[in-house]
Amino acid sequence: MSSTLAVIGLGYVGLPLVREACGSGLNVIGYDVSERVVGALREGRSHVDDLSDADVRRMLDSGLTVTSDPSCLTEADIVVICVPTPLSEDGGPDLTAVTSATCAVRDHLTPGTLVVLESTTWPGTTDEVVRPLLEESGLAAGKDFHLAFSPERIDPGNPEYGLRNTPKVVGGITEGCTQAAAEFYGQVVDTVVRARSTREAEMAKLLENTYRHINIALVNEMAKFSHELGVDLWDVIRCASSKPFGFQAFYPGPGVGGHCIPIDPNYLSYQVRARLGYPFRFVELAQEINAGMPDYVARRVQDLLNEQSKALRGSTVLLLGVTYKPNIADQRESPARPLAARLLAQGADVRFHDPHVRQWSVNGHDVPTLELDKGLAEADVVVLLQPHKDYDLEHIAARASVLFDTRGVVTGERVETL
Ligand code: SAJ
Repeated sequence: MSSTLAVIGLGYVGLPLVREACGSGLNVIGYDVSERVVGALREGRSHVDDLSDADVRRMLDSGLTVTSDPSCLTEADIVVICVPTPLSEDGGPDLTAVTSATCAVRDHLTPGTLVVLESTTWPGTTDEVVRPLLEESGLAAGKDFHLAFSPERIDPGNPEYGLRNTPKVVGGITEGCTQAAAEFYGQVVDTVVRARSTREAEMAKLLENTYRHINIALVNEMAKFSHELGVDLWDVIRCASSKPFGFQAFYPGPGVGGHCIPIDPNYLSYQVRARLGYPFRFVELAQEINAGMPDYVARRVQDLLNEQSKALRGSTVLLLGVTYKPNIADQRESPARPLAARLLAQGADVRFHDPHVRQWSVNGHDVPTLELDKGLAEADVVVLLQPHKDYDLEHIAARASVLFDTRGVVTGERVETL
Protein backbone atom coordinates (compact mmCIF):
# COMPACT_ATOMS: atom_id res chain seq x y z
CA MET A 1 0.00 0.00 0.00
CA SER A 2 1.42 3.46 -0.90
CA SER A 3 2.48 5.83 1.83
CA THR A 4 0.34 8.69 3.03
CA LEU A 5 1.92 12.15 3.04
CA ALA A 6 0.49 15.04 5.02
CA VAL A 7 1.73 18.53 4.10
CA ILE A 8 1.14 21.19 6.74
CA GLY A 9 0.93 24.71 5.28
CA LEU A 10 -0.51 25.03 1.78
CA GLY A 11 1.32 28.08 0.49
CA TYR A 12 4.02 28.71 -2.12
CA VAL A 13 6.19 25.98 -0.53
CA GLY A 14 3.62 23.38 0.51
CA LEU A 15 1.56 23.33 -2.65
CA PRO A 16 4.39 22.52 -5.09
CA LEU A 17 5.29 19.60 -2.77
CA VAL A 18 1.64 18.47 -2.78
CA ARG A 19 1.59 18.67 -6.57
CA GLU A 20 4.75 16.58 -7.03
CA ALA A 21 3.58 14.05 -4.44
CA CYS A 22 0.19 13.68 -6.13
CA GLY A 23 2.03 12.82 -9.30
CA SER A 24 4.21 10.23 -7.51
CA GLY A 25 1.57 7.77 -6.40
CA LEU A 26 1.52 8.88 -2.76
CA ASN A 27 -1.77 9.36 -0.89
CA VAL A 28 -1.65 13.08 -0.15
CA ILE A 29 -3.40 15.14 2.51
CA GLY A 30 -3.12 18.91 2.52
CA TYR A 31 -3.61 20.44 5.97
CA ASP A 32 -3.89 24.16 6.65
CA VAL A 33 -5.35 26.09 9.57
CA SER A 34 -6.87 28.66 7.20
CA GLU A 35 -10.48 27.83 6.27
CA ARG A 36 -10.09 30.35 3.43
CA VAL A 37 -7.16 28.48 1.94
CA VAL A 38 -8.82 25.08 2.43
CA GLY A 39 -12.09 26.31 0.97
CA ALA A 40 -10.46 27.82 -2.12
CA LEU A 41 -8.43 24.68 -2.80
CA ARG A 42 -11.49 22.45 -2.36
CA GLU A 43 -13.19 24.59 -5.03
CA GLY A 44 -10.21 24.07 -7.34
CA ARG A 45 -8.78 27.58 -6.93
CA SER A 46 -5.05 28.29 -6.47
CA HIS A 47 -3.81 31.19 -4.34
CA VAL A 48 -0.13 30.91 -5.28
CA ASP A 49 1.68 32.16 -8.39
CA ASP A 50 3.24 28.83 -9.33
CA LEU A 51 0.10 26.71 -9.46
CA SER A 52 -2.90 27.22 -11.69
CA ASP A 53 -6.48 26.36 -10.88
CA ALA A 54 -6.12 23.49 -13.36
CA ASP A 55 -3.17 22.19 -11.31
CA VAL A 56 -5.33 22.19 -8.20
CA ARG A 57 -8.18 20.42 -9.97
CA ARG A 58 -5.77 17.77 -11.22
CA MET A 59 -4.47 17.27 -7.68
CA LEU A 60 -8.02 16.87 -6.37
CA ASP A 61 -8.82 14.44 -9.19
CA SER A 62 -5.75 12.38 -8.23
CA GLY A 63 -7.23 11.95 -4.76
CA LEU A 64 -5.81 14.89 -2.80
CA THR A 65 -7.82 15.65 0.32
CA VAL A 66 -7.58 19.16 1.79
CA THR A 67 -8.62 19.82 5.37
CA SER A 68 -8.26 22.08 8.37
CA ASP A 69 -8.87 19.16 10.74
CA PRO A 70 -5.57 18.11 12.39
CA SER A 71 -6.88 14.63 13.12
CA CYS A 72 -5.98 13.87 9.48
CA LEU A 73 -2.35 13.68 10.68
CA THR A 74 -3.05 10.37 12.38
CA GLU A 75 -3.24 8.72 8.94
CA ALA A 76 0.14 10.11 7.80
CA ASP A 77 3.28 8.03 7.34
CA ILE A 78 5.14 11.22 6.40
CA VAL A 79 4.43 14.75 7.68
CA VAL A 80 6.16 17.78 6.14
CA ILE A 81 5.80 21.16 7.88
CA CYS A 82 5.85 24.09 5.43
CA VAL A 83 4.58 26.97 7.52
CA PRO A 84 5.88 30.58 7.52
CA THR A 85 8.59 31.87 9.85
CA PRO A 86 8.29 35.66 9.61
CA LEU A 87 10.64 37.92 11.54
CA SER A 88 9.45 38.78 15.03
CA GLU A 89 9.85 42.17 16.70
CA ASP A 90 13.25 41.22 18.14
CA GLY A 91 14.61 40.34 14.69
CA GLY A 92 14.53 36.58 15.21
CA PRO A 93 12.21 34.11 13.51
CA ASP A 94 8.68 34.03 14.82
CA LEU A 95 8.28 30.29 15.40
CA THR A 96 4.61 30.50 16.41
CA ALA A 97 3.40 28.70 13.29
CA VAL A 98 6.16 26.07 13.55
CA THR A 99 5.41 25.25 17.18
CA SER A 100 1.67 25.24 16.55
CA ALA A 101 2.07 22.82 13.62
CA THR A 102 4.49 20.69 15.64
CA CYS A 103 2.00 20.40 18.50
CA ALA A 104 -0.65 19.26 16.03
CA VAL A 105 1.77 16.58 14.81
CA ARG A 106 2.63 15.63 18.41
CA ASP A 107 -1.03 15.12 19.23
CA HIS A 108 -1.49 12.70 16.32
CA LEU A 109 1.98 11.14 16.04
CA THR A 110 2.17 7.40 15.43
CA PRO A 111 5.25 5.14 15.54
CA GLY A 112 7.24 4.92 12.33
CA THR A 113 6.22 8.35 11.06
CA LEU A 114 8.75 10.58 9.29
CA VAL A 115 8.43 14.24 10.31
CA VAL A 116 10.27 16.89 8.26
CA LEU A 117 10.51 20.63 8.92
CA GLU A 118 11.00 22.79 5.79
CA SER A 119 10.38 26.21 7.31
CA THR A 120 13.48 28.40 7.23
CA THR A 121 14.91 29.01 10.69
CA TRP A 122 18.08 29.18 12.77
CA PRO A 123 20.38 26.13 13.08
CA GLY A 124 19.23 23.99 16.01
CA THR A 125 15.49 24.65 15.73
CA THR A 126 14.63 21.10 14.61
CA ASP A 127 16.68 19.52 17.38
CA GLU A 128 15.99 22.00 20.17
CA VAL A 129 12.42 23.17 19.51
CA VAL A 130 10.62 20.65 17.27
CA ARG A 131 12.10 17.46 18.71
CA PRO A 132 11.20 18.10 22.40
CA LEU A 133 7.65 19.04 21.46
CA LEU A 134 7.20 15.87 19.39
CA GLU A 135 8.71 13.72 22.17
CA GLU A 136 5.98 14.98 24.53
CA SER A 137 3.96 12.32 22.71
CA GLY A 138 6.05 9.72 24.54
CA LEU A 139 7.71 8.66 21.29
CA ALA A 140 11.48 9.15 20.84
CA ALA A 141 12.97 10.78 17.75
CA GLY A 142 15.35 8.50 15.86
CA LYS A 143 13.87 5.48 17.63
CA ASP A 144 10.06 5.56 17.41
CA PHE A 145 9.78 8.12 14.61
CA HIS A 146 12.11 9.87 12.18
CA LEU A 147 12.82 13.61 12.31
CA ALA A 148 14.68 15.69 9.69
CA PHE A 149 15.07 19.18 8.25
CA SER A 150 14.98 19.98 4.54
CA PRO A 151 15.32 23.60 3.36
CA GLU A 152 12.77 24.84 0.82
CA ARG A 153 14.25 26.05 -2.45
CA ILE A 154 11.08 27.19 -4.18
CA ASP A 155 11.74 30.18 -6.41
CA PRO A 156 8.37 31.73 -7.23
CA GLY A 157 7.98 32.52 -10.93
CA ASN A 158 11.14 30.64 -11.95
CA PRO A 159 10.31 29.10 -15.34
CA GLU A 160 13.33 26.75 -15.27
CA TYR A 161 13.61 25.39 -11.75
CA GLY A 162 10.80 23.81 -9.74
CA LEU A 163 10.68 21.36 -6.87
CA ARG A 164 11.47 18.25 -8.91
CA ASN A 165 14.59 19.53 -10.71
CA THR A 166 16.09 21.47 -7.78
CA PRO A 167 18.43 19.35 -5.63
CA LYS A 168 16.94 18.84 -2.15
CA VAL A 169 19.14 18.95 0.96
CA VAL A 170 18.01 16.69 3.83
CA GLY A 171 19.51 16.27 7.30
CA GLY A 172 18.19 14.01 10.06
CA ILE A 173 18.50 13.78 13.81
CA THR A 174 20.18 10.40 13.16
CA GLU A 175 21.58 8.58 10.13
CA GLY A 176 18.39 6.59 10.04
CA CYS A 177 16.34 9.78 9.98
CA THR A 178 18.44 11.14 7.13
CA GLN A 179 17.95 7.87 5.25
CA ALA A 180 14.18 7.96 5.76
CA ALA A 181 14.00 11.58 4.57
CA ALA A 182 16.20 10.80 1.55
CA GLU A 183 13.95 7.87 0.59
CA PHE A 184 10.85 10.03 0.81
CA TYR A 185 12.22 12.99 -1.13
CA GLY A 186 13.71 10.63 -3.70
CA GLN A 187 10.08 10.05 -4.80
CA VAL A 188 9.43 13.74 -5.55
CA VAL A 189 12.79 15.25 -6.55
CA ASP A 190 15.50 14.17 -8.98
CA THR A 191 18.48 14.78 -6.63
CA VAL A 192 18.73 14.41 -2.84
CA VAL A 193 21.77 15.85 -1.00
CA ARG A 194 22.40 14.36 2.44
CA ALA A 195 23.63 16.78 5.12
CA ARG A 196 25.52 15.64 8.19
CA SER A 197 22.59 16.52 10.49
CA THR A 198 19.60 18.84 10.83
CA ARG A 199 21.91 21.73 11.76
CA GLU A 200 23.95 21.62 8.57
CA ALA A 201 20.75 21.39 6.54
CA GLU A 202 19.29 24.39 8.41
CA MET A 203 22.51 26.38 8.00
CA ALA A 204 22.88 25.53 4.28
CA LYS A 205 19.69 27.45 3.53
CA LEU A 206 20.90 30.46 5.48
CA LEU A 207 24.29 30.41 3.72
CA GLU A 208 22.58 30.28 0.30
CA ASN A 209 20.47 33.35 0.97
CA THR A 210 22.95 35.30 3.07
CA TYR A 211 25.38 34.95 0.17
CA ARG A 212 22.84 36.67 -2.09
CA HIS A 213 21.90 39.29 0.47
CA ILE A 214 25.46 40.52 1.12
CA ASN A 215 26.46 40.46 -2.56
CA ILE A 216 23.43 42.54 -3.47
CA ALA A 217 24.41 44.95 -0.70
CA LEU A 218 27.93 45.10 -2.14
CA VAL A 219 26.73 46.31 -5.54
CA ASN A 220 24.15 48.59 -3.95
CA GLU A 221 26.88 50.37 -2.00
CA MET A 222 29.10 50.45 -5.11
CA ALA A 223 26.22 51.94 -7.11
CA LYS A 224 26.08 54.92 -4.78
CA PHE A 225 29.72 55.92 -4.99
CA SER A 226 30.04 54.90 -8.68
CA HIS A 227 27.33 57.46 -9.48
CA GLU A 228 29.33 60.13 -7.65
CA LEU A 229 32.55 59.05 -9.31
CA GLY A 230 30.91 59.13 -12.76
CA VAL A 231 31.46 55.39 -13.25
CA ASP A 232 28.76 53.33 -15.02
CA LEU A 233 28.55 50.42 -12.58
CA TRP A 234 26.15 48.54 -14.87
CA ASP A 235 28.84 48.50 -17.55
CA VAL A 236 31.39 47.48 -14.90
CA ILE A 237 29.23 44.48 -13.95
CA ARG A 238 28.76 43.60 -17.63
CA CYS A 239 32.53 43.60 -18.09
CA ALA A 240 33.23 41.69 -14.87
CA SER A 241 30.67 39.07 -15.96
CA SER A 242 32.93 38.17 -18.87
CA LYS A 243 35.13 36.37 -16.34
CA PRO A 244 34.19 32.69 -16.83
CA PHE A 245 35.12 31.66 -13.29
CA GLY A 246 35.14 33.08 -9.80
CA PHE A 247 32.54 35.79 -10.38
CA GLN A 248 28.74 35.86 -10.18
CA ALA A 249 26.91 39.03 -11.24
CA PHE A 250 24.57 40.75 -8.84
CA TYR A 251 22.84 43.99 -9.70
CA PRO A 252 21.99 47.15 -7.76
CA GLY A 253 18.34 47.97 -7.27
CA PRO A 254 15.83 50.03 -5.28
CA GLY A 255 16.04 47.58 -2.38
CA VAL A 256 15.70 43.88 -1.59
CA GLY A 257 12.26 42.34 -1.26
CA GLY A 258 10.75 38.90 -1.07
CA HIS A 259 10.11 36.30 1.57
CA CYS A 260 13.68 34.96 1.63
CA ILE A 261 16.58 37.28 0.97
CA PRO A 262 15.82 40.16 3.32
CA ILE A 263 14.50 37.79 5.99
CA ASP A 264 16.57 34.59 6.19
CA PRO A 265 19.99 36.13 7.01
CA ASN A 266 18.45 37.78 10.06
CA TYR A 267 17.76 34.36 11.61
CA LEU A 268 21.50 33.77 11.61
CA SER A 269 22.53 37.18 12.89
CA TYR A 270 19.83 36.91 15.55
CA GLN A 271 21.08 33.53 16.76
CA VAL A 272 24.76 34.51 16.72
CA ARG A 273 24.05 37.65 18.74
CA ALA A 274 21.58 35.91 21.12
CA ARG A 275 23.68 32.77 21.67
CA LEU A 276 27.21 34.10 21.38
CA GLY A 277 26.82 37.72 22.32
CA TYR A 278 28.48 39.25 19.28
CA PRO A 279 27.19 40.50 15.89
CA PHE A 280 27.27 38.76 12.51
CA ARG A 281 28.60 41.97 11.03
CA PHE A 282 28.32 41.06 7.34
CA VAL A 283 24.57 40.53 7.64
CA GLU A 284 23.91 43.55 9.80
CA LEU A 285 25.81 45.85 7.44
CA ALA A 286 24.14 44.32 4.37
CA GLN A 287 20.74 44.76 5.98
CA GLU A 288 21.51 48.43 6.65
CA ILE A 289 22.68 49.06 3.07
CA ASN A 290 19.82 47.21 1.35
CA ALA A 291 17.18 48.72 3.63
CA GLY A 292 18.60 52.16 2.84
CA MET A 293 18.11 51.88 -0.92
CA PRO A 294 14.51 53.16 -1.03
CA ASP A 295 15.60 56.39 0.67
CA TYR A 296 18.53 56.64 -1.72
CA VAL A 297 16.17 56.29 -4.69
CA ALA A 298 13.96 59.03 -3.20
CA ARG A 299 17.01 61.31 -2.94
CA ARG A 300 17.94 60.63 -6.56
CA VAL A 301 14.35 61.45 -7.64
CA GLN A 302 14.60 64.71 -5.73
CA ASP A 303 17.87 65.51 -7.51
CA LEU A 304 16.27 64.83 -10.90
CA LEU A 305 13.41 67.20 -10.12
CA ASN A 306 15.85 69.75 -8.85
CA GLU A 307 17.57 69.70 -12.23
CA GLN A 308 14.18 70.71 -13.68
CA SER A 309 13.86 73.43 -11.01
CA LYS A 310 10.99 71.49 -9.49
CA ALA A 311 10.46 70.75 -5.83
CA LEU A 312 9.59 67.20 -4.84
CA ARG A 313 6.65 68.66 -2.95
CA GLY A 314 3.80 68.92 -5.40
CA SER A 315 5.58 67.03 -8.18
CA THR A 316 3.99 63.91 -9.67
CA VAL A 317 6.03 60.71 -9.39
CA LEU A 318 4.90 57.54 -11.17
CA LEU A 319 6.26 54.25 -9.79
CA LEU A 320 6.36 51.38 -12.30
CA GLY A 321 6.36 47.89 -10.73
CA VAL A 322 5.48 47.65 -7.03
CA THR A 323 6.02 43.89 -6.58
CA TYR A 324 9.30 42.60 -5.12
CA LYS A 325 10.62 41.22 -8.39
CA PRO A 326 9.50 41.17 -12.01
CA ASN A 327 6.69 39.04 -13.46
CA ILE A 328 5.05 37.94 -10.25
CA ALA A 329 2.31 39.51 -8.12
CA ASP A 330 4.09 39.04 -4.77
CA GLN A 331 4.62 42.31 -2.90
CA ARG A 332 6.24 40.95 0.27
CA GLU A 333 8.95 43.28 1.58
CA SER A 334 8.83 45.14 -1.75
CA PRO A 335 11.08 48.23 -1.68
CA ALA A 336 8.32 50.15 -3.51
CA ARG A 337 6.46 50.57 -0.25
CA PRO A 338 9.15 52.38 1.79
CA LEU A 339 10.01 54.41 -1.31
CA ALA A 340 6.41 55.54 -1.76
CA ALA A 341 6.16 56.29 1.96
CA ARG A 342 9.24 58.49 1.76
CA LEU A 343 8.00 60.38 -1.33
CA LEU A 344 4.55 60.89 0.18
CA ALA A 345 6.09 62.17 3.41
CA GLN A 346 7.93 64.78 1.36
CA GLY A 347 4.75 65.91 -0.32
CA ALA A 348 5.05 64.25 -3.71
CA ASP A 349 1.94 63.24 -5.65
CA VAL A 350 2.71 59.50 -5.95
CA ARG A 351 0.97 57.27 -8.49
CA PHE A 352 1.74 53.67 -9.45
CA HIS A 353 1.31 51.25 -12.31
CA ASP A 354 1.85 47.49 -12.16
CA PRO A 355 0.26 44.90 -14.47
CA HIS A 356 0.10 42.48 -11.53
CA VAL A 357 -1.33 44.87 -8.95
CA ARG A 358 -4.72 46.55 -9.19
CA GLN A 359 -4.93 48.30 -5.84
CA TRP A 360 -2.04 49.49 -3.64
CA SER A 361 -1.99 51.34 -0.36
CA VAL A 362 0.96 52.62 1.65
CA ASN A 363 0.61 53.37 5.36
CA GLY A 364 -3.16 53.48 4.89
CA HIS A 365 -2.91 55.86 1.91
CA ASP A 366 -4.51 54.50 -1.28
CA VAL A 367 -1.97 55.23 -4.02
CA PRO A 368 -3.82 56.03 -7.28
CA THR A 369 -3.10 54.01 -10.41
CA LEU A 370 -3.66 55.13 -13.98
CA GLU A 371 -3.68 53.70 -17.49
CA LEU A 372 0.02 53.57 -18.36
CA ASP A 373 0.24 56.21 -21.11
CA LYS A 374 -1.83 58.64 -19.07
CA GLY A 375 0.38 58.04 -16.07
CA LEU A 376 3.51 58.56 -18.16
CA ALA A 377 2.17 61.79 -19.66
CA GLU A 378 1.23 63.30 -16.29
CA ALA A 379 4.36 62.41 -14.32
CA ASP A 380 7.22 64.79 -13.65
CA VAL A 381 9.41 61.74 -12.97
CA VAL A 382 8.77 58.07 -13.79
CA VAL A 383 10.63 55.51 -11.65
CA LEU A 384 11.09 52.00 -13.07
CA LEU A 385 11.30 49.61 -10.11
CA GLN A 386 10.38 46.23 -11.64
CA PRO A 387 10.83 45.69 -15.40
CA HIS A 388 7.86 43.36 -15.82
CA LYS A 389 7.98 41.62 -19.20
CA ASP A 390 4.62 43.29 -19.99
CA TYR A 391 6.40 46.66 -20.15
CA ASP A 392 7.59 48.04 -23.51
CA LEU A 393 10.62 49.79 -22.06
CA GLU A 394 11.41 51.78 -25.21
CA HIS A 395 7.85 53.05 -25.33
CA ILE A 396 8.07 54.05 -21.67
CA ALA A 397 11.41 55.81 -22.17
CA ALA A 398 9.99 57.71 -25.17
CA ARG A 399 6.84 58.84 -23.30
CA ALA A 400 8.36 59.70 -19.91
CA SER A 401 9.51 63.29 -19.42
CA VAL A 402 12.23 61.88 -17.17
CA LEU A 403 12.73 58.16 -16.44
CA PHE A 404 14.74 57.00 -13.43
CA ASP A 405 15.72 53.42 -14.20
CA THR A 406 16.68 51.54 -10.99
CA ARG A 407 17.37 48.31 -12.88
CA GLY A 408 19.83 49.38 -15.58
CA VAL A 409 17.61 48.08 -18.37
CA VAL A 410 16.74 51.22 -20.35
CA THR A 411 18.79 53.70 -22.36
CA GLY A 412 17.68 57.07 -23.67
CA GLU A 413 18.44 60.76 -23.53
CA ARG A 414 15.91 61.43 -20.77
CA VAL A 415 16.85 58.29 -18.83
CA GLU A 416 18.83 58.41 -15.60
CA THR A 417 20.13 55.13 -14.14
CA LEU A 418 20.65 54.18 -10.51
N1 SAJ B 1 17.80 41.60 -6.17
C1 SAJ B 1 18.66 42.65 -6.45
N2 SAJ B 1 19.82 42.40 -7.12
C2 SAJ B 1 20.15 41.13 -7.53
C3 SAJ B 1 19.26 40.07 -7.23
C4 SAJ B 1 18.10 40.33 -6.56
O1 SAJ B 1 18.38 43.80 -6.09
O2 SAJ B 1 21.19 40.97 -8.16
C5 SAJ B 1 16.58 41.86 -5.42
C6 SAJ B 1 15.34 41.53 -6.19
O3 SAJ B 1 14.88 42.65 -6.92
C7 SAJ B 1 14.35 41.15 -5.08
C8 SAJ B 1 15.25 40.57 -4.00
O4 SAJ B 1 16.58 41.02 -4.29
O5 SAJ B 1 13.69 42.28 -4.59
C9 SAJ B 1 15.23 39.05 -3.95
O6 SAJ B 1 15.47 38.64 -5.26
P1 SAJ B 1 15.82 37.08 -5.58
O7 SAJ B 1 16.18 37.01 -7.03
O8 SAJ B 1 16.79 36.56 -4.59
O9 SAJ B 1 14.41 36.37 -5.50
P2 SAJ B 1 13.73 35.62 -4.31
O10 SAJ B 1 13.53 36.44 -3.11
O11 SAJ B 1 12.52 34.99 -4.90
O12 SAJ B 1 14.80 34.53 -3.90
C10 SAJ B 1 14.59 33.20 -4.22
C11 SAJ B 1 15.44 32.43 -3.25
N3 SAJ B 1 14.99 31.08 -3.31
C12 SAJ B 1 14.84 30.42 -2.16
O13 SAJ B 1 15.15 30.87 -1.08
C13 SAJ B 1 14.26 29.08 -2.27
C14 SAJ B 1 16.91 32.51 -3.64
O14 SAJ B 1 17.65 31.54 -2.88
C15 SAJ B 1 17.10 32.23 -5.09
O15 SAJ B 1 18.49 32.31 -5.40
C16 SAJ B 1 16.33 33.25 -5.87
O16 SAJ B 1 14.94 32.99 -5.59
C17 SAJ B 1 16.57 33.12 -7.37
O17 SAJ B 1 17.71 32.74 -7.74
O18 SAJ B 1 15.68 33.47 -8.13
